[in-house]
Amino acid sequence: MKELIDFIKKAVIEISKELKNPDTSYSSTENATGDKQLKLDVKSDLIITDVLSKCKEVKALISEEKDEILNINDKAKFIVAYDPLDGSSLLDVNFSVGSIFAIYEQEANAKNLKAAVYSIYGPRLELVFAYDKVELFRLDKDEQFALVKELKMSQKGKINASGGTQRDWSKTHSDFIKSLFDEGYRLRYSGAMVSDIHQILCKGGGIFSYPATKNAPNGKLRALFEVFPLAFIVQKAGGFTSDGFNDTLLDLTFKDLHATTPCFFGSKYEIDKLKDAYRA
Ligand code: AHM
Ligand code: MG
Repeated sequence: MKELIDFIKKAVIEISKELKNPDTSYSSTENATGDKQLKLDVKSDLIITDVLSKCKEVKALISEEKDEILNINDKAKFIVAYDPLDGSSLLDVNFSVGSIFAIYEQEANAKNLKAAVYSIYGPRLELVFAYDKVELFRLDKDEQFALVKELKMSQKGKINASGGTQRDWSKTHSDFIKSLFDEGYRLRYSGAMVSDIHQILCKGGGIFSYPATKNAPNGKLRALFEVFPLAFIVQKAGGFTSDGFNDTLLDLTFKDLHATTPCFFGSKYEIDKLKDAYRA
């Protein structure tokens, strides 16, 4: 595992350097879920494939930007599923984006998730690694990731971040989100899931939602490389997750590599309230 994490660090440092190049013009290809790929998504995907395929611990790679699994070494232990550049539609406005990695042992399903990592390309390059606990690292002047602190969620937060077009939310979701604002929660939503959840983790609490909508009854966010790794990280930090009905997102199973699910990540108070609202 340590070797694999070192390769991931190498890849994110390379992506961070690539992002300094301001070319955000569109490429002509579309990814598996039909999103228009930006050139930087493609470059980030290439960097990760290139770097991680040299790691002896990697059995296969699953990328948000590729339709199929990429087999690397049958004898190795870990399948890495990743979103090379989450929030890439925000590149043109220079908001923080990130890369998300889920590390599965032998099979890519939530039960086999052993660790998760994400990077944040903001004013600083930061990396969050969850195994038995969740730790925040920051790149220092010597290009080394130095430990900043352990991240822990409190029982209740102040941040309310919900994605999707409000017009297309269910009444249940609209009422739930409004009830949090009525309690004094503040809206904090950038449009990059990884940065929005990073804010909640660093501030110690709150809720991030991406609900089912009229157009996308299974939500927008992808289970294997967005939802499961961030659920693992939030839960290891003492937070909670749900799809509205199940007690944790990590109870869900999917056959399709690119399956999506409604998802909620937060402190105990907000997720308990969410489950009460959705199950009523
Ligand atoms: P991406 O992986 O193509 O960037 O899409 C995922 C992003 C998430 O980071 C974010 O939470 C969501 O899409 C935002 O969607 P919306 O604009 O519908 O709220
Ligand atoms: Mg994404």
